[in-house]
Amino acid sequence: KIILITGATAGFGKAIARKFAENGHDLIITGRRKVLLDELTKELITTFNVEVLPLCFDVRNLKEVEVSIAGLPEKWKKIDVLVNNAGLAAGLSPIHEAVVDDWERMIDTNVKGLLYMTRLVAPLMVALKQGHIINIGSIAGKEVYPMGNVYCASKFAVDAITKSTRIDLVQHHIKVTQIAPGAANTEFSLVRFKGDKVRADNVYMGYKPLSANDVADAVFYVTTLPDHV
Ligand code: NDP
Ligand code: 8X3
Repeated sequence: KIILITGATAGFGKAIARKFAENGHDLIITGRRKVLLDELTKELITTFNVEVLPLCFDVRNLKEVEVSIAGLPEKWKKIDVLVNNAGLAAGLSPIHEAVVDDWERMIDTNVKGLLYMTRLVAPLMVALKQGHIINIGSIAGKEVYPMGNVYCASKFAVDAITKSTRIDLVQHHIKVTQIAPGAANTEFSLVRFKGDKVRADNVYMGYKPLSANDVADAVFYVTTLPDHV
């Protein structure tokens, strides 16, 4: 199979890429940090002997997404699984004190970026009458928490988009799944707190958070189920 994973330079996306490669699948991996993409590409090819196509673009930029997907070599256009994973939290502030630019980044990445990817990849799947779209939501898209306001809203949007995508695409024999993890120790909190490592590490104190591998296992599992499940 060909698996396209957004945000594969770190955290869940990287672990998901390794999991699928370990199981013999070819990968299109994306992210903005080219050096990390190239490193992972080398690692996956050397370790797992699969084919890997790295695509460096920002999911917030519709033009870049369009050019990247339209420019795929023909054989890479037969995407079996799209994992919409790229996303972030920026800041943790009460609604009246938040940084508006943080809101823009979260909505543009978590909501609009996921929509752009889906809009460009889903027609390829529809044409082939097969495919599986997996959106990485969050427990924060099921319930809100203090100062989570816009991050939670962006993940509630992922929840709604997933449900409506499923309704729209089931007739085309395309599966749509949401994985909604709880707190996991990745670069997530370091990004949210803009590099403040002490604050980031604090998030994971006093309990055992999920690991990126736990989430990758769940993502892989749902792709192994028969059609009727
Ligand atoms: P990380 O920060 O570790 O990884 C995020 C990935 O997303 C990176 O590869 C980053 O790549 C990519 N990314 C971010 N912004 C963009 C962009 N504009 N364009 C392209 N790629 C982008 O976080 P996680 O792995 O933890 O998060 C992955 C997803 O899981 C997110 O959607 C997050 O909301 C969700 N999630 C996280 C949880 C957690 O507790 N960690 C729990 C539940 C859900 P690069 O910087 O190279 O572009
Ligand atoms: C990330 C999980 O609960 O830290 O989506 O917001 S949480």
